[in-house]
Amino acid sequence: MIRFPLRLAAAAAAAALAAGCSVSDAPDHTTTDTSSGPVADTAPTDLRAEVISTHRMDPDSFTQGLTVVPADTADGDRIRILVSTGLRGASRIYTAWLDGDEIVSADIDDSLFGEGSAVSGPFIWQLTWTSGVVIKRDAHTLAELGRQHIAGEGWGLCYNDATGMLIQSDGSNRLRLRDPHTFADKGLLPPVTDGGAPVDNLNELDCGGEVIWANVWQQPLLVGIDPATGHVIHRVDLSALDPQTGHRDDVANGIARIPHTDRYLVTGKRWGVIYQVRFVPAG
Ligand SMILES: [Ca+2]
Repeated sequence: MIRFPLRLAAAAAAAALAAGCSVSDAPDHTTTDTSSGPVADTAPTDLRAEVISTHRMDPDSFTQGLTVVPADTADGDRIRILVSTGLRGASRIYTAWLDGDEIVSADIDDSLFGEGSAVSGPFIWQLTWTSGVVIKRDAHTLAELGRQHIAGEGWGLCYNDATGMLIQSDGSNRLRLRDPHTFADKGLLPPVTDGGAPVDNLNELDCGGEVIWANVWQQPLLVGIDPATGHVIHRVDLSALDPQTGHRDDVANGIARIPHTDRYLVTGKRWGVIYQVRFVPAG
């Protein structure tokens, strides 16, 4: 577990509160303190993904980021998606219509392993895994506009309209706020816990609504996180959607809310398919 200094957490609290978002103002609480004990979270609700429609997708997409691009007036009723993919020598980022037809694609350097991406206004930010490189792109052409460098790993990324902030995962149970123009570090959200236990391996993200959704790496599981407390409040079992490609790395990864609806897109690495779903009570 990476620890962050108090002054950073305090700065994060101030920045996020100014933006209408609550973050922790104290150091990491996830280490068990037997004198007081971690506060147990309320049990999350178990949900399942009810499939509304199924759509083809490039079967080679080792999906690391999935986003519904904010609608352009020319889009009509069509849904435009942004996908960023991984693996060294094969990573790319592309836009496509939900029916599978691609619009624009850009490869990244063979030395980089692509990760999550998000649209913030006229820009796209694309993470890479362990290189510390974050690529800024034009949201329409995907042309590279510049790079920023970050400490730690890049996993998932999403953009939150309500606060105007990006949120980034790094494989731990911590989510970090990022400036949408500069990618500057704006501090941490509260540690993500389920029943008081840390939930590590937070990967692809969606933060378009009031709940932050996160894939948990190597599990067929989406968790819904309360950004104010870090508590997992929903769990969605995706195992019934897994197309079983035969590759152990082809795990569930990819969550994108369709704006102004109760529907989401979900996929996985090299699944070759995107599901449009609605989350409903399990059982
Ligand atoms: Ca996403």
